[in-house]
Amino acid sequence: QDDKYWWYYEGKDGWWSYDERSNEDIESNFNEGKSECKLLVAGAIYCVDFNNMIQYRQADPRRKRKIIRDTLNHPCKGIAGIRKT
Ligand code: V3L
Repeated sequence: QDDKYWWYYEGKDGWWSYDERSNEDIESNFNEGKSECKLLVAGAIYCVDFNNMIQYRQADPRRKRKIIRDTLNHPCKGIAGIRKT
């Protein structure tokens, strides 16, 4: 649906869509009014920070990526690092 919201994180020259499972976790934490959501990405814990609208790896937070919440048709490179074909 066009009215459904999806979450995206920053890549080089564009956005990546979160995978479906992560997206569901993020969206439900966001809707519950939480200030952050913890994700497991390839064995590493990431923090999605709704106040600053960024995500970072908990053990190594040097790389802070911007995040956005938008409709499904927002331009993106692909899903969680898998490029669109
Ligand atoms: N979901 C999947 N992989 C992630 C996520 C996430 N939410 N966050 C970080 N990574 P860092 P370009 C990204 C990956 O932030 O060409 C993309 O998904 C991250 O993957 O330092 O620069 C692509 O796969 C990176 O490989 O903790 O746009 C890749 O970068 C690694 O975790 C290249 O994308 C370290 O990220």
